[in-house]
Amino acid sequence: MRAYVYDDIPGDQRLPHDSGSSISESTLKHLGVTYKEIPIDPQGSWEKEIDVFAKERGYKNRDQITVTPAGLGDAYETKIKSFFDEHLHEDEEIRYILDGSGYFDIRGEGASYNDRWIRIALGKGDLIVLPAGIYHRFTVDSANMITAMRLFQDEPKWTPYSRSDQTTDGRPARAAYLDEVK
Ligand code: KMT
Ligand code: NI
Repeated sequence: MRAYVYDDIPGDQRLPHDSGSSISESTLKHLGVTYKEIPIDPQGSWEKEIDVFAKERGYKNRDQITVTPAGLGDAYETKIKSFFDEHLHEDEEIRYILDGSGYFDIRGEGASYNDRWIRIALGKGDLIVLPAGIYHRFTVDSANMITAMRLFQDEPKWTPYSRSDQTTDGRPARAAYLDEVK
């Protein structure tokens, strides 16, 4: 995992867009983002660690998502664009990267990072929890390949509410999130 301020230079979303300004794990924590490394070992003890983590947080269910051009065919580019549309959810978004790599961009809050994009580069063995109500987006990187485990409690409320709809600021999850990070 490496987090940094996104350079906001127009161009291919899959490129690093690294402004050179690093963001610490404690800053991510302040923004309500939990990060944990659970290395994928051949013995499979990572699976037990995931079980413990899931149990601690009450996640009863999990599934897997693979994003590759081969897997998605003609839908790939559309899918990638839709993941990259800035949105929020009414539930946490928990992802554990099983293979490949990608970027989660989150919006900063507060004096220094007010509404600036922070890019979180994730690879195999990285686990991230984005809180409900945080504005974010996702993209694969130039390698075009990621497989992630998605963890959730019951029925996940992952409907993406696009910020472009201009009603997302009024959603309860948004107010609750801002209350958490203020
Ligand atoms: C999401 O919700 O944006 C995704 O699941 C993207 C693929 S998982 C790394
Ligand atoms: Ni999302």
